[in-house]
Amino acid sequence: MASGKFITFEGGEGSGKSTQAKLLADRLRAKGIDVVLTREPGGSPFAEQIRELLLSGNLAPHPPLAEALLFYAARADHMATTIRPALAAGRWVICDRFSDSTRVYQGGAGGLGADVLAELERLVVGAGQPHLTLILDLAPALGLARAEARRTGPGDVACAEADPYERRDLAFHERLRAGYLAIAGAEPARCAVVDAAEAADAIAARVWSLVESRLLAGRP
Ligand code: T5A
Repeated sequence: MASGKFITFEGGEGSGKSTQAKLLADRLRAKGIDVVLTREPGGSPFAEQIRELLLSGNLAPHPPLAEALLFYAARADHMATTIRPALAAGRWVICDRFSDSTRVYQGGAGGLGADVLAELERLVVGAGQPHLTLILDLAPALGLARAEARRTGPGDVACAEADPYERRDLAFHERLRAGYLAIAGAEPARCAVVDAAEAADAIAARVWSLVESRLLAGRP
């Protein structure tokens, strides 16, 4: 049966995930590969509704488990509606954030136990782990400055407010970075760390060389 490849981008706020996910999708399409570019939270109609709720900034106080369950409710629908059907049809899926985000945001930095998150991941993701996870590593202050510049800059991408995670203090963002590096260290076959302080085209070249060596080797 045909089976596509599943690639995720991870990293802190403003580390360039959306930029790199799009550049990679364009490059794979130019090679004739059928690509689905998607994101989390979101990526299916139901999951996009949950995204609006989670990022609205209007949530009443709630425990970390409740928040993680919302991310996992969105992910369960995204997997069932978008990701699994695309992979089964032989398409490649590039996803801007996935379950490592829950591990670091709600887990390592948010305080929820790794055992709880591992159980949710087992139930929802199971054997559907990404073939390659690209972790864009950047000093949090630089990533936050990039996100802020985009928000307050000119053009249609400017938007009014930082999301609730972006507004957390620098120590929270340092924990996120450490969490991602720990995942990369523990799962080197799936993950690769990419220095995100470089210019976008240099990062894209590094990403491409990782995709070529890990996923495209041997293909015509
Ligand atoms: N979340 C998500 C959880 O808490 N748990 C979960 O399980 C999941 C899935 C999602 C939020 O939800 C949280 C994490 C997040 O806080 P979001 O709006 O999707 O919110 O936010 P982010 O994923 O953080 O996306 P951002 O758009 O903020 O950052 P990106 O995608 O990393 O960065 P990007 O590509 O948009 O670039 C940001 C700016 O920098 C510029 C871009 O042009 C843009 O202006 N830029 C560069 N500038 C200089 N050099 C480079 N190399 C650059 N690359 C990009």
